[in-house]
Amino acid sequence: MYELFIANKNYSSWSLRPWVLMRELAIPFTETVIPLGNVPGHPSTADVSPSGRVPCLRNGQLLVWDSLAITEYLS
Ligand SMILES: N[C@@H](CCC(=O)N[C@@H](CS)C(=O)NCC(=O)O)C(=O)O
Repeated sequence: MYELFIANKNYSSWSLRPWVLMRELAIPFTETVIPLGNVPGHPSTADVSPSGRVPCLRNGQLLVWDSLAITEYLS
């Protein structure tokens, strides 16, 4: 199962790109929203993504960060 790490959809159009793609193509995934900025008690983008930015897609041990790379990986 894919796990997609994203930021708030109201503020992160980068996050929306793979999210919309996966929804429209009915690709099963779980979504984890990471708050932007370091919010105590919550994981940061650096905790879930090697680039420190989201979106980031996890498939088992594999991490794909960057919205375009994610779409290419899924294709
Ligand atoms: N080129 C990247 C841009 C990703 C990006 O800038 N994400 C922002 C949220 S919109 C982010 O994670 N910012 C966290 C930070 O800069 O600490 C992509 O296409 O995925």
